[in-house]
Amino acid sequence: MPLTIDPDSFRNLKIEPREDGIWIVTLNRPQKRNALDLETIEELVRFFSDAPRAGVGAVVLAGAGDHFCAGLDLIEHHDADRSPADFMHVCLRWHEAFNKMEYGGVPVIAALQGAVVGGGLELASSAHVRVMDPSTYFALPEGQRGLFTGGGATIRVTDLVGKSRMIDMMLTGRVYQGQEAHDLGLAQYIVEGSSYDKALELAERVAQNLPLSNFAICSAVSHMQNMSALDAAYAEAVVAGVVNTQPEARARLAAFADKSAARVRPKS
Ligand code: 1HE
Repeated sequence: MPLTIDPDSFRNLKIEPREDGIWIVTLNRPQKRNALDLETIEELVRFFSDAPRAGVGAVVLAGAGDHFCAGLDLIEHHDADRSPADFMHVCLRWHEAFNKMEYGGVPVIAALQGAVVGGGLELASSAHVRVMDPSTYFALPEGQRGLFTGGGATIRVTDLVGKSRMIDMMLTGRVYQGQEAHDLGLAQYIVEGSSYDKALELAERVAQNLPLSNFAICSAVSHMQNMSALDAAYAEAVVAGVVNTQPEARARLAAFADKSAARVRPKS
């Protein structure tokens, strides 16, 4: 039974479904530079828990205003004066949200502008594809603030840039931007124009794949990184057994066989 997502039930996220199955999800607290408070995290948990069973074909994840996301809501954190156990539970909710994104099976394409810092980078690194523009910059200011990453940066940012760069970013507050950030792998795409327009263009292309293929790509690859090579190869065979025999793929295979399908060519 498919789930229904009610866009009007969200306050800190702006949720906009489109006819073609692409959903635009926008962090919508620009006056706070889209800092992640508890409510925003709970809304992310809710949206990304339901999305795989609500017919969401792809998500463009954006931030309202000049900055994608300023990370943990430092004012909320300061005012709450949390105990260690309280903050552990906060972090576990972040992990719930970001794991639902990364492992949920719905492609998430992040449109990044301005600051992508601290928890904002943890959020962005949970997306499957990241697009940056000339204004985008990445940093982990936790060290300067007397904090430590709690939303998965030790895993996902380290995956993107490697352990020694990750440690340097945290120790020195180093900022990566422009071509250097792209070349490091912090974003797969860098554009001169709007990262949002490019993210939408990519989402439109992704949404043309069969949903089961996208589900496998956006869940199985991540799961397999957590397995031994032997188990990952076995799991890959099982997933391919299901995906590669789906009835919906037959027409695409027939089109290749009768030469009506597009061929893979280098860019001219
Ligand atoms: C915030 C936050 C926030 C802005 N929490 N309220 N993250 C950081 O260390 C980044 C902190 N933020 C900044 O460095 C800057 O705000 C920005 C570079 C992102 C943007 O600068 P700017 O000049 O456009 O804005 P601003 O004047 O600094 O801030 C505008 C408002 O947003 C202001 O509120 P106002 O009520 O005084 O108008 C700021 O207080 C508010 N604001 N950022 C709360 N982060 C699970 S562990 C994760 C650990 C981390 O994420 S540590 C990294 C935290």
